[in-house]
Parts: sequence; C-alpha cells; structure tokens
Amino acid sequence: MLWATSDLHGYDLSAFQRFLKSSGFQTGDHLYIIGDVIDRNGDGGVEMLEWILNTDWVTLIMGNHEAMMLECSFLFARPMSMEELGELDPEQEAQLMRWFQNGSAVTIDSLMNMRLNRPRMFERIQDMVREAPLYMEVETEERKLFLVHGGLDRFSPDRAPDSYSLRELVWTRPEVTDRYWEDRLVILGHTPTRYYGEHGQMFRTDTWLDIDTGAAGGGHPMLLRLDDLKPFYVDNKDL
Ligand SMILES: [Mn+2]
Repeated sequence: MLWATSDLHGYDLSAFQRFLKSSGFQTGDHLYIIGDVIDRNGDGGVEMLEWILNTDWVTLIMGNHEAMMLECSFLFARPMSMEELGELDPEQEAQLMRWFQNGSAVTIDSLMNMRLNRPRMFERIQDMVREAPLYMEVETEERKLFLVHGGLDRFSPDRAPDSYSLRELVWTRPEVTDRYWEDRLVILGHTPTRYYGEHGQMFRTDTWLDIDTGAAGGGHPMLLRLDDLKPFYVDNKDL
C-alpha cells in the first residue's frame, strides 16, 4: 500500500509512529510526506527529518518550510554572533525574517545544536532536504496521482509538471473552484482544510484533495491510504 501525510510541523515522532501502526501501515508499504515536516512545534521536526533520512520506505517531498530552511542555510555556514546577524545583507535579512515569522525558532535551535554536536548528520539532513523532489507522480491500480505541497499555481493542462517553479508548487493555495487535471488527482497539503470549512478532516474536490488537517496549530496530522483514498485520523489510542 501507498500512504501520504503532510504538514507535520514538529509533530511528536513516537506519536506519529504509533499512528502509522494503528492505521495498518505494514512492512513493504511506502509513505510520502508531502512537505512541511519542520517548524512551529516540538523540536521543529529535526528528529523527524533524521528518521526520514534513516528510513528507506519514507519519501519527503518539498514544502515551503523546507524551502525557507534551505534559503537560510547561510545561518549554519559558520557560528554567527548576534553582531553578525545584524550585518546580513537585505535579502538574507528578509529571508530570515520570513522564516522566523513562520515558526522557525524551534527548528533553528535544534539545527544549531545538531550542527555543533553531530555535524555529519546535520550535513546529511541538509543534503536530503536539498534533494527532495518538488512533486511526485504516483500510480495506483485505481488512478494516477500527483503529490505536491501547495498545488499548481497558474495551472494549465498543457503545462508540463517540470515547467512549474518552486514558488508555484509550494506556496500556492487553491481556491475551491480551482480545477487541475481530469485524468489524475492532485494530493496536496499546505492549506489547512479548515480554510475550506472542514475541521480535522480531509477536503476533496473533483480534481484535488487536501490532507493538511492542521498539525501546525497544535492539531493532528492525518494519513491517506492512496490505494483507495481512505483517510485515517489520530484518535486517543495513538497519543
Ligand atoms: Mn506549507
């Protein structure tokens, strides 16, 4: 079976592993994490990144938070004093400010620690995120699926998937009336489903399905079994 989740945002790793198990995830299955492992809660998702790196049945797809982390890699190039932070060029300052406003403090703290104490693991994690795909095309017995963090901004059925920029894929938020392909379903996160009037559940239109159930704001992630589009939600036994 193939599974997807997204927008974990520092969700507790052990709780997530219990949730996987109680949902029926089995040896031989594969999990796609459709972006935004990091920032906002807990250790900022750094332990989760290490688990993804060490687990060959998990694939990370790029989210806008991972993209912000990569933009700010100058932060980790060498130890920086507060004075040096005050001397960043305006572009770096804007990038850091944006990441900071998006809940990066916990992540920066964990990453600084790891860079100091486990520099090799720090580098391997940075490389993994740098190499994360912007989208993935997956096929099940039932249908073709397109996994992407935000959606497809300025969509046209005639545009090739690889013609979309990072910005168009990880930062966009589809309106309810937006339509994508007729012959493949887009699975996305990034926009909490409450934005579409759902609370803690997935939101589906004809051509796309949003699985961001709001772990960013202290809620729980969900799992989608891609083979039959069956949703799984965290309940008390997983906590
Ligand atoms: Mn996002």
